[in-house]
Amino acid sequence: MKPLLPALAILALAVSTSFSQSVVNSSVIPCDALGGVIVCPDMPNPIPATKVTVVVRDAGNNPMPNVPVNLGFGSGAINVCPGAILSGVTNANGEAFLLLAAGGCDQNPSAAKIVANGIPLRTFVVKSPDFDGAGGDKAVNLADLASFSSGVPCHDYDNNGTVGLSDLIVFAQAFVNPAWCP
Ligand SMILES: [Ca+2]
Ligand SMILES: [Ca+2]
Repeated sequence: MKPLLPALAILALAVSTSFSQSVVNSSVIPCDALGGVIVCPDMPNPIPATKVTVVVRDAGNNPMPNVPVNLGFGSGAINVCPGAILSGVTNANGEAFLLLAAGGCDQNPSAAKIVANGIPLRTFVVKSPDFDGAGGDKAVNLADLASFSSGVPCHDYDNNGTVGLSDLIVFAQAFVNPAWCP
């Protein structure tokens, strides 16, 4: 039995040293495509863009299970709803699921930081249908519509430089059944 302990030690070392995710191979859906995160109050139903999947992969492009993932907002500009899910652990497919239930806008490029296993994976700007020109009050209503109509960058959810049809589709999801949270 004596050789077992060194063998275990070597195994543990191999596991710990291979435990390193790849920023390039990992992905954050849909935020990578949008160039930012979209937050929105989650009542009565979360809008699709606020359901975020973080896929953690290693340098060999293999999914990494059991990796703790969390998303943090950098400033006081974002009002987080009680139903928000900002952390999780990856499943067998390397996926962790977040729910970005919140309001407000923060155009700092590192307004949202996603960390996997303690290592930064992404930073993003934060946009939301819940922005009335001054901030987010956890309700999407006429004040937010007025701000949307003025075309301010906080409503450019896909970060393509204009507030257009693709942004209107997102806003409408939050406005038609008015989004809110306590
Ligand atoms: Ca609002
Ligand atoms: Ca846009």
